[in-house]
Amino acid sequence: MNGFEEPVHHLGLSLAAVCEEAAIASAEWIGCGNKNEADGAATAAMRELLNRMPMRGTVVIGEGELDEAPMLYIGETLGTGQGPRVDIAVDPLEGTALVADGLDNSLSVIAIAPEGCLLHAPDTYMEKLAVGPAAAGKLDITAPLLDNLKAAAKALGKDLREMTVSIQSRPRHREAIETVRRAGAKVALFQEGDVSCSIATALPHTAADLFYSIGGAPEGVVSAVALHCLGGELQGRLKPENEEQDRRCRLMGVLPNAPLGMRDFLRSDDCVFAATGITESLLLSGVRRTAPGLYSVHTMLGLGLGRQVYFMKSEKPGLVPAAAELC
Ligand code: VTB
Repeated sequence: MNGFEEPVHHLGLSLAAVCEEAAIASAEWIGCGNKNEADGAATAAMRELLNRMPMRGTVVIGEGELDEAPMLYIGETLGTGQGPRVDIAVDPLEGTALVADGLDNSLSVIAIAPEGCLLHAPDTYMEKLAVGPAAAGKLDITAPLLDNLKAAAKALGKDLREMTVSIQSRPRHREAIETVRRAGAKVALFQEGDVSCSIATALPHTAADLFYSIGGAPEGVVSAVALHCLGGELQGRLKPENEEQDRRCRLMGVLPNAPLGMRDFLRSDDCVFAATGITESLLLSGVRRTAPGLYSVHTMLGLGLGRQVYFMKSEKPGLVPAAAELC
């Protein structure tokens, strides 16, 4: 904090509750084959709960551009209008296709920091590299992936053959996948959901040592906040796909391809990250219905100040009516 902002960490538990409600709302749509309904349910629950929080929040990076409601769009203001001014980075449903198809790895996720402290960027692709605490400070996203793999292995005291790199399974990553395998290291491919996969590099119980992928920029910002809380690191570069996206990046003050470090993503230690599992993931268990209208949820709450991270299991009734009949 620079001393002029009102603290935001006391909003942590409310923010965890926001993710829990969004997760419960979208869990009704697991396996129903309908991405839009699942996303819409998460977004509506999140918006409703965020608007009850004592804050003056603005979405600085999210799903939609400008006023693209019904998504939580860049520039949307949220909260009661009293309390601290906060920047919000949000993805109500990280992994819409995963929920629609009933697959693992989906989350409801959000991060906040005092106004002006989170990266403002359009919803373009971002190249991302992430590691846990042991290798934080050793990466350079402008260097070849092989160099970063070697640097991470050295920091972790591992042989290259003992290294596992998490990479999204996409044709655009073919070269990266080949580079890692040629070096003798392992690739853990994932279909979607790079928030949980990048954060997993900072959790000792997972196999991931390094994360590399080109995915969504909003996911990059929320992951950077989580990794800050865990002592890890994320570096990125915006990768606009066309002239319009390029123009939007520049308009928002971020040069395409320019390397972004932790202090570009987050300019305050006073930040909060919250995520609730919708389906199972490396990070969190998914939503379970334990009785009619009662849900068991698993949430990660990270507070940047003092780097405190909590994993919480809660039993709660959802805001939405029990809706097994929705599908
Ligand atoms: C990425 C990744 C996300 O979707 O945005 C990906 O960051 C989109 O990639 O975690 P494609 O355009 O290749 O589908 C997610 O996997 C889920 O939102």
